[in-house]
Amino acid sequence: MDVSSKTSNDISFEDFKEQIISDYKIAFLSRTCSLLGRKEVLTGKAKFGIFGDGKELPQLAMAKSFKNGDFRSGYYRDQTFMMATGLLKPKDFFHGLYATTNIEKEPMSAGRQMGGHFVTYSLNEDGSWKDLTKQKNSSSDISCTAGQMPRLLGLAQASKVYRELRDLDSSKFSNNGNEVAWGTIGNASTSEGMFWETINAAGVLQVPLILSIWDDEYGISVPAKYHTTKEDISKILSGFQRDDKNKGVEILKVKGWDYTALMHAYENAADIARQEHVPVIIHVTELTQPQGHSTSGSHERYKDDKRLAWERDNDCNKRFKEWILESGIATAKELELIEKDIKKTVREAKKQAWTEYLEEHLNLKKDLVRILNSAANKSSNKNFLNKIKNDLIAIEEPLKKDLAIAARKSLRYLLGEKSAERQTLVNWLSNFEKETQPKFSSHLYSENQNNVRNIKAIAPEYKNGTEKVDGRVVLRDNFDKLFEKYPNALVFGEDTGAIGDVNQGLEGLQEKYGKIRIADTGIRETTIIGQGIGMALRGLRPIAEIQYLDYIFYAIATMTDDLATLLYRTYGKQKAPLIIRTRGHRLEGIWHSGSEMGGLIHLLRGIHILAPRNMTQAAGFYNTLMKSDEPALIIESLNGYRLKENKPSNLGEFCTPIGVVETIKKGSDITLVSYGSTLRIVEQAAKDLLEVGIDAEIIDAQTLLPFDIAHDTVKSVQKTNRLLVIDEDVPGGCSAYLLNEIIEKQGAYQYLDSAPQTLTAKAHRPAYGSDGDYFSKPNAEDIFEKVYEIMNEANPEEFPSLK
Ligand SMILES: Cc1ncc(C[n+]2csc(CCOP(=O)(O)OP(=O)(O)O)c2C)c(N)n1
Ligand SMILES: [Mg+2]
Repeated sequence: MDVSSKTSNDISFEDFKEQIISDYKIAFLSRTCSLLGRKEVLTGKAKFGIFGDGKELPQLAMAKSFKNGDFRSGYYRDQTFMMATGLLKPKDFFHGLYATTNIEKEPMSAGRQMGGHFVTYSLNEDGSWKDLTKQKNSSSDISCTAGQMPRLLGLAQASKVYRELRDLDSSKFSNNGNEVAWGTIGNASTSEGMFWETINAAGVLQVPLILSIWDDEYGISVPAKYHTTKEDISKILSGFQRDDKNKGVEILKVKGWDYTALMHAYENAADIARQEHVPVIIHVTELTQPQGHSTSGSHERYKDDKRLAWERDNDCNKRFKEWILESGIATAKELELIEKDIKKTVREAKKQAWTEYLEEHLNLKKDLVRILNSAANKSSNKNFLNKIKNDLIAIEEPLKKDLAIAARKSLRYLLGEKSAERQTLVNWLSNFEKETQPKFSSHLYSENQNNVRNIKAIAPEYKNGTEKVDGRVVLRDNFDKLFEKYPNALVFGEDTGAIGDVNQGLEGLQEKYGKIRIADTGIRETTIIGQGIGMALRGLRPIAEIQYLDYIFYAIATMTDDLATLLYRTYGKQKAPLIIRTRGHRLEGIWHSGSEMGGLIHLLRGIHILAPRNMTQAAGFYNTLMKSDEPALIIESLNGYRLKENKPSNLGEFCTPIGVVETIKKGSDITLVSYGSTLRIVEQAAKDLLEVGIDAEIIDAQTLLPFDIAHDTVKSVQKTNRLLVIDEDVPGGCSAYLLNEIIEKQGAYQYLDSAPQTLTAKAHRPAYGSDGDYFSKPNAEDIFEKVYEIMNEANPEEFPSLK
């Protein structure tokens, strides 16, 4: 549907005029920030700038229809929207550019994110939820094009869940599901798979999202003809358009410089999404980029004169102003005064931000110069130290790193000296590092009471005697208890709903808890994770199921870029306690290996990674995680669902501690560390080893991130003096990580009498079938021989060579 100019009938002309002038002020303010912001980069004060110029007008319209409780999931062009909703002030904008590390001054990320990446606070200082229905919300931006899309789906779905689950206490999160999730994306980024996957899923799920496509016909230097079939995204999306017979998506098209048409389009879209829970796409065309893509280059390099001239003529702010003058809403003189005033305001905000940014550094510098001066006067290396001091004095606008370098290098010239002045410098540096490092490294994990480390272990009980059941029954009955206990818990994935997952760990639960809470999804791993992130951001407790571990890679970008960085990039101001459930280990076949743990633990710092050896341990992890507020990935053992386990009587209650290893067999000759299904093979090998007089101790690592917080593994090595880490990952994968943890972090090297070793799968993915498994992954014979070899090398007389 094309939206044409139409003045809103709902307000008087005077109000309308006032609203227009106020909008013009914001558009001009935002533009002035962009222009001055670029200069700050070109003069070297800021490192990089990416701004919202050329996209101001539609963002004003979006801001008008955006209500308390709504969420934005957008990208780096949205500064005007943020300013229009009162969520970004010019001074904040400049602090963002300078990367001020004080969260009070740079509220978006305390300098962690580039400017143009926005956020609002969902959490109080103690990590508890704010009332999100009373504020306008923006989920935290990421730089990856279209990376905001999967999360957008979940943010919108939360409204649907809250509207349908009427008994749920939604007081801080929703008012009858009336909230809209507002997405924004650039035209070129619509080429990404995440875009299409999200649009399709939104059409299927019928969730209240409104996606604005800011179309300036370019993606950096590349014009539309290389991005979009027919060079028209709404045209090719038209198959999603809802009609009388079919549900789908509402698609609107509107020109980005046409103020009244924009207002009309956004009001219309908001009504449809809010009331009917129908997704809406607004294709905003004829936008421009007056300063080019970013501060990294100028657009004169790739736009011809004709395009540049068209952009100048059709700049949305310019046309907005022309329209205001033509309509007699204000005179040129009046607008001139407004502009002058705003320019002054922005210049002052910029100056103030820079002064505030520098102040902290200059104070530190003053102290350090004084300390270096005293140290130099007492040192035999006076000349060298004075040089460092004078070089520092010469830096008029020092960074924190300039201070660190000066202090750290000075200590080298004070080696062996015992002066009080040297000690003062040591103390200053240690204090400086203690204060400074957290500014860059805090909040990778939760720093409040709900951190997984604070959740107390509760052992499984067996009060009803021992009832042996299939492992999947332990899991299923435990999930049953969890869904009963936590009304805001829900699980979804491929084959998760009607059949209760491919291994029936959720059997019968859809009938009991309904299709909203126990749900089937399409085959679309990325947006399954996106659903989880978005819903977790709005107070629900989603469990997103990825059918098999090997298919998690389709979602890995969203997991590593969005979920894993969320707490860190928001300085702890937003959280998404999403549990990702999958199954793996000891599968057979190239795409059913279930073993890629090294890749995951390296890409997913910020998410806990748990590899339980059986379903009781797995159930205990779910119980622990539901009490915490951190995201985690649980990999259940695929070949464990049909193995018999004792069924605990305190299902839903017992908690497997996270970050704690378990010794599953005591021994004195060698420590074997492993996890997941491989442990069963290690146990078999250990039995065989006993027959030749080798008594191995077996440790189940079980939580890979975090691993062994109490350093229990080294205590075992202290006793056995030998260490072998066994897993079914590639060589140098998770086993190398564990070795690093045990040898370097826990200091086990000092207790070793034999070289520490790893035994892993082959470098290739495992071949299919039982033989494929045997010859691709470590088997009981491999383990036996590896251990025997270590013992043979240590004591050839007692353990003569096997081969
Ligand atoms: C996944 C990914 N690929 C590439 C980039 C580099 N990049 C940043 S912005 C951009 C162009 C985006 O163009 P468009 O979506 O039209 O938005 P615009 O900047 O024009 O508003 C590219 C290629 C990125 N950030 N993320
Ligand atoms: Mg573009």
